[in-house]
Amino acid sequence: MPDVASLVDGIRARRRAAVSQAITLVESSKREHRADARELLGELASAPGSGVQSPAVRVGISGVPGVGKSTFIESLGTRLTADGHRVGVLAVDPSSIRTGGSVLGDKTRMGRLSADPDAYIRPSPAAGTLGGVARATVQAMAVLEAAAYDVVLVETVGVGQSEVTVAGMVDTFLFLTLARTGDQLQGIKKGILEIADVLAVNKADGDREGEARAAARELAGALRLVRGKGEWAPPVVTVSGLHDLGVDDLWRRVLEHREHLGAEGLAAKRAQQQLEFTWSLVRDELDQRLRHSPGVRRIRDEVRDAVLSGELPAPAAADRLLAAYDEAHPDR
Ligand SMILES: Nc1nc2c(ncn2[C@@H]2O[C@H](COP(=O)(O)OP(=O)(O)OP(=O)(O)O)[C@@H](O)[C@H]2O)c(=O)[nH]1
Ligand SMILES: [Mg+2]
Repeated sequence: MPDVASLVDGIRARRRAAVSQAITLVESSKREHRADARELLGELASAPGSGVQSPAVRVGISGVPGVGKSTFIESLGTRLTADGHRVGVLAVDPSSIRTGGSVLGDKTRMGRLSADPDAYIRPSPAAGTLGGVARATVQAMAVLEAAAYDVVLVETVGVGQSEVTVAGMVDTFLFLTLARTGDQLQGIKKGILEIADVLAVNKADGDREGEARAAARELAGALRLVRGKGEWAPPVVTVSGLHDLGVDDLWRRVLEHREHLGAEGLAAKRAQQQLEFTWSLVRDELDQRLRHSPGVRRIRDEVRDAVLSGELPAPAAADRLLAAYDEAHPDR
């Protein structure tokens, strides 16, 4: 691994190898990499137009597995690079968090884009907690922006907490869904309707087009019930990532959401995200410390057995674990 100064130079010179090495560095959970990562990020953050001031358009893209996120990103990304943008694609994949395994063949769904010199695609960090993956992703975003990627797309599968996490790191959160009507609409979690800035019914092609339009109308109706008056009214459009239909229009909606925020609103939103991110970093670190605490490790199995057998109620078990943690860290 080159030293931090040459990494910074390489990133600013937009060299892919430097970008990849820097992202590997910030993803690393090894203690000895942490200091270098911090130095690198500090250096990048000291440049004007970084962080909260970054001109980059940050978009989160979520939806159930198979909804067509990667195919859509391929279509949108190639349009954007053709228009002179530099596009970075990151992924937050909770299945890789669970299994510690590698990601789906994302690059195969993005064949053209991964061969595009103005695009950079990075799969999800392979393992770790959601908090750890979120930290890696936010930091990878800073590296990409320093390498002049002016659009950053973050793909995440719409399960569990990952959408909320991704919504907390982007300017605009895009939710892709499939044609559903009536009762099926219930399947879309209410929480999603609260955090989505733009919604699209995907795979609106062939004989599914009419169905998709009807679903979009119904979804727009459901949204009106959830979102308050005077707030941004999230548009619902139809799109086909595979056949490249409505992709331009959808991107316009994303930019409209950005305009709605305005420069000040955007800076305020990003600053607020930084604050929330700060606390999530602290919680994640505390969680790690708890897991690694010698006191906790010593009694963990015993407490586990006692809870499983019904001998020890959960609150008492929690007290014992916390006491074991505190005892091992009398100075804290
Ligand atoms: N008809 C149609 N099929 C599509 C469209 N977009 C994607 N597909 C198909 O749907 C399948 C899943 O597409 P992906 O782009 O991999 O979906 P994804 O949401 O990224 O999936 P995960 O990453 O596994 O969550 C593939 O077989 C695609 O060819 C579309 O706009 N229309
Ligand atoms: Mg995908």
